[in-house]
Amino acid sequence: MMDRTGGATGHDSPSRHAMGERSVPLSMSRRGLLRTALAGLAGGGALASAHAARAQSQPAAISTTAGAYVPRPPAAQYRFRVGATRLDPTGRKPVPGITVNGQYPGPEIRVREGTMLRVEAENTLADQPTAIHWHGLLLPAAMDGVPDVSGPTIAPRRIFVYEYPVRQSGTYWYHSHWQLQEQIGLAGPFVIEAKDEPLRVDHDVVVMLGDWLYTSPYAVLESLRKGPAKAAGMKGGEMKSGDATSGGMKTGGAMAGDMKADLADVTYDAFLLNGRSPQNPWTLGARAGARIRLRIINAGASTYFRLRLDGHPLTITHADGLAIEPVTVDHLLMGMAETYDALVTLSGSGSYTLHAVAMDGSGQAVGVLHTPDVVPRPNLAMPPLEGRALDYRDLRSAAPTTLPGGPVRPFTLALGGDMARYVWTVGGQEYPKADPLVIRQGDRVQIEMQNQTTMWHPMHLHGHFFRVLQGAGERAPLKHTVNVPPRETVRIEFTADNPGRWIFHCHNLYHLDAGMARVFEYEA
Ligand SMILES: [Cu+2]
Repeated sequence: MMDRTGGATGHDSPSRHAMGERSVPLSMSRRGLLRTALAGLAGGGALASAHAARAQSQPAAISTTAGAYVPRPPAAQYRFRVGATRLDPTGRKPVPGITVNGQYPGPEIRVREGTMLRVEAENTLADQPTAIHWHGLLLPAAMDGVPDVSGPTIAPRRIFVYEYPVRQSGTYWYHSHWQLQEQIGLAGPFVIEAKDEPLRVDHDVVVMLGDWLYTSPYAVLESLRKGPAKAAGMKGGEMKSGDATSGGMKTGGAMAGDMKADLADVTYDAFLLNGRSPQNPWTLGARAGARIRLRIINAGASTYFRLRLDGHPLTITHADGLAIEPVTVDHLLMGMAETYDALVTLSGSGSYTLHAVAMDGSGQAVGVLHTPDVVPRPNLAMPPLEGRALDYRDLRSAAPTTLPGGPVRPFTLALGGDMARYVWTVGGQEYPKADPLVIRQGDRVQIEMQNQTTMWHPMHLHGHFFRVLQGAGERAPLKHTVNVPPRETVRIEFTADNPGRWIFHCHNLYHLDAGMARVFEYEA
């Protein structure tokens, strides 16, 4: 049932084989060896917290003499080496990257719901920390991977062991939460197969979208900070998107007062699908009539994509990992960090291009689905984006999502920006110079976001799913990332049921770096 050949991010990753662990608990001797090995490499603090986490989340190893037998969940283990490498996904210009195990995208994590997941993350970088965030995962805050907020910062040449039970299913991803590492390669897919999967498909594949620069994103951010008047090589007011020949910034229009929507900050050199450029695209061979589940992840750092498959509608079955009432559309818009699962049935012999068009029209990423009798041939023409588009009002959860009663804790948060200084704010404050948003366990937290800017902001909450209140009543969809369109207001609510400190931020990487975040903090 599972496709083992089509995915560029195929699940037979060397990292897993190297450890030789898939669904069996670690043996005692192996654990001992690992401890010894790790102790030699790791900083005491990181290791101590890893052990503490394991002590909390896993029962003790089986005793041969006395005591009750405590069954453990199946375990899966991955070894991530975060390191510097050169990447050249387009074959045109190698640039410095930071990846997991030298790969971009990073190795696919694919586990079953109910698994105890363990990821040994070794930071081999000499000059900078790292931190890995498991996007959309419901886990303890100590494993969440956000420096200064939740999980640890992994110092250079240190190891941290992430370990937590996987208690959900669906399509997710992981990425660095340290500075701009996500933009230069530190991201990968994270698939959790459901315990009871109702969908029967012939192929189950990840489609991970990305945006790519030939220049350093730190230089781009610096240009953005210098402001429109000072930055060189940026997109000026009279130029069209894509006029700039190399990566750089775009200007104008993001401030209150200018009513025109501004679709992107950054001019990209390429858009990628499963790490590949349109000239050398990812392909999947499948027979006519095959049912394919596309697990689509927008891992772009600051690009909204419109998706469309030539000649086929897309039946959307899951949003942000969770089942919705299936809805069939011709195309859909995806914000950064959103995921959608789409079912496709190949209509007949042929080569069909999956287009992911950057919202500002400056380019596209493509992949090709084809039958075995046909050579895969990417259609590089920009696709028509006609017919039915997915709308948030189409999203209805497969099951009721009504929250338990609880004291209502309301927040009204303006999403703002100051382009002159390139500062972005939530509730008028610029993170990290921002007050925590205090909540209490059991609260029904209601947030109204008022976008006062002319840009789109995909707002992401860690550690929780929230209901998007847009008219679906008890079937309001649960999401971890919600698009707030320019000048619009979006309401969400969630039950405070996962104590800790959790970041809530715009998933435009440049907006995040420029202050667009706040921390929800549980009162002790
Ligand atoms: Cu934003």
